Amino acid sequence: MRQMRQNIMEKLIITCAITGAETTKEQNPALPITPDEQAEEAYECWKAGASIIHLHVRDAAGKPSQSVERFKEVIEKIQKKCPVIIQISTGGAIGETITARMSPLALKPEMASLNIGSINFGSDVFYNHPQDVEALAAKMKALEIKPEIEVYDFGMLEFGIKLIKKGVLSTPAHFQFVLGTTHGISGEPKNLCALAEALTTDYTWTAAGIGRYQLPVAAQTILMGGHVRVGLEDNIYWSKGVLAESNAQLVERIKNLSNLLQRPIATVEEAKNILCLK
Ligand code: KMH
Ligand code: ZN
Repeated sequence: MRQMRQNIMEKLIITCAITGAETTKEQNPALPITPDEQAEEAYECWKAGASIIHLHVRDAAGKPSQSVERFKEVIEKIQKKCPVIIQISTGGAIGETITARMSPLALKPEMASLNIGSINFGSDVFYNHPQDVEALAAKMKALEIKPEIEVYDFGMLEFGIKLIKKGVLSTPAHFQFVLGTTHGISGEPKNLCALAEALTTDYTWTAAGIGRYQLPVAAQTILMGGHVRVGLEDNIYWSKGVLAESNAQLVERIKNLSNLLQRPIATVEEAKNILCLK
């Protein structure tokens, strides 16, 4: 609890997951998939208050890709427009090989996601073999890339803490609780409280609510002193049955909510300090 109370004073870092691997333009036409669309969307999100962009890329046909060249192109386009922190996905799309998932780390982004355990995902299985998790973590450590440890259930959090104790992951560690996937922990308030209570080391944390959980999980997280992720990767709706107009619209709502609750939004520089980047 001590750390949670301290963190209430910390400014709010907003991450936007602008594209994802599974969301399609058919589901929401506002989804950015070309490099130009992604760069423009990242810029709009940054203007709206986001300091981190969680990035997946697509190939020319709009399919999810872990192409290093494509990541490079999109990152360069984003960086020409704004100084937002880039967090690349090493989760990729379901079924992607671990080699492909690891390959964009060569670009040495400031951050990357690290999925810490396997989970049923819709009607598929998202494989994260413990050996692969450790290999990804070791690569990030060697390249000085800050992992965001993606936690979809309690056992995963415990495994993350074990890897910190083992020295595979460094402190201060940055965890993300993903609540509301079909087979993971749901987005009920008691679950987020229990996850945050279970953190034991030097850490920061973010929460992402999937689908209808996006807004309530964000609201609870603002009050609990965590940081918030929103975006079309996790949720295509603004409200029940109404599609979000853009990622920036979702970011702006979190900024307004946090300001209303008198918790200021972190700039990119402030986010770097909070996360001990560089
Ligand atoms: N596309 C999901 C299977 C991540 O970016 O690290 C995994 C995912 C998590 O999106
Ligand atoms: Zn992702």
